[in-house]
Amino acid sequence: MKLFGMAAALIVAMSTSAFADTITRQAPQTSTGQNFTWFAPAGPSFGAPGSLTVSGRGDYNFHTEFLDVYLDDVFIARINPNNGDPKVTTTFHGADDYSFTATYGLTPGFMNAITANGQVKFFVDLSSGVNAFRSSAFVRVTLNYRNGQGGGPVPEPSTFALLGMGALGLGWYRRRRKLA
Ligand SMILES: [Ca+2]
Ligand SMILES: [Ca+2]
Repeated sequence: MKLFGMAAALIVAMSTSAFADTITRQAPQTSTGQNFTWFAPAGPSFGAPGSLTVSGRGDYNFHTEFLDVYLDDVFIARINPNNGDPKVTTTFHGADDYSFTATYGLTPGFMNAITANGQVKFFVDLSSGVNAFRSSAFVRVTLNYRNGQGGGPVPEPSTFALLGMGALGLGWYRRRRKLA
């Protein structure tokens, strides 16, 4: 049972390493209603899911003010930092100054599609009411996913099965040796 536990722990460790790579881009907001475009190199995602976290700070004083977020020109989300969206965590710092963060899950199929050409494009479009009167204003995007370049490819399910069977077999062999 001990060996089986070790095999299970190994499988869990390998599964959690499925989010081995992070691409982060950030820039200060310097104009009202600014748009942000970033291109980043991105290796293949090996059929693993991903997630996109968007955070920032700025003058989101009206509930109608938002930012639209796209990956490879595909719309991901409209984020209203100041309208009570449960997906968005917002902190009010006083005097029209808000910071926020929101995370969106991305399917394996979508990750495969956007990394197929070895590059990911981030596009963030602030609505016109998001003014740039603070030096603290910024936008940040963080893509978490598995690209296989950081620590080798993600093991296939058949590899997990072989690992588990190998550990079980070893346990059976040791028990037999003890009895003999
Ligand atoms: Ca792409
Ligand atoms: Ca505003």
